[in-house]
Amino acid sequence: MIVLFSTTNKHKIREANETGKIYGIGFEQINCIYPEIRDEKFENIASEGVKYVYEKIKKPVIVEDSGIIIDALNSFPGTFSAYIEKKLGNKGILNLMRDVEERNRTARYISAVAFFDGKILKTFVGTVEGKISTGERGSGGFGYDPIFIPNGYKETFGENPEPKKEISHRRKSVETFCKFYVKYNEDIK
Ligand code: ITT
Repeated sequence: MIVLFSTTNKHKIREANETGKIYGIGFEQINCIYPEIRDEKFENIASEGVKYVYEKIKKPVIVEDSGIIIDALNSFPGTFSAYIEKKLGNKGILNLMRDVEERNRTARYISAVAFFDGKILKTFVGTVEGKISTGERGSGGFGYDPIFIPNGYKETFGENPEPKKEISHRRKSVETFCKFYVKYNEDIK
């Protein structure tokens, strides 16, 4: 089964496919740029985005909105994660957090996948808890991975991206989508 996934981020496609293959689903990248609304909720941004893309292509499709929430920064950068990554980067985030003690460095990644087929609109959210390291470590993964240490691990996702396949926010959101889609596909047969 092929599912269209509108994104400019090839890492999202690669990671979605790592989960999709368990369910016999392949995600195919399409690049239909959609305007991102301003909202604090990833689900709302993804839902509005997927409706826009559907209107353009008239085929069932998913989009994903994701980002990182850092407690010591009052949830910043949240839904502005892509923009802040470009403007400040990991060094800028570490600089903002230079006086924050270990126990207050908690953070989480959130991923919201939205599906729309012209009638059914659904969102699937996944989260992974962790903390922000004191330096950039590793070059695996992408984005904030070199400064994110998932709970239960010592290494950042940048040093060891392997656990992302099992525990990441995207693994969880895509997996719940896949479970839904397998059933959806049987129901429409
Ligand atoms: P599309 O909107 O085209 O899908 P994007 O990269 O702009 O691609 P988002 O608007 O959803 O996607 O922003 C997500 C940002 O959050 C991403 O660019 C990273 O900065 C960060 N992010 C999300 N998931 C991540 C992950 O698994 N590892 C590292 N950084 C992540």
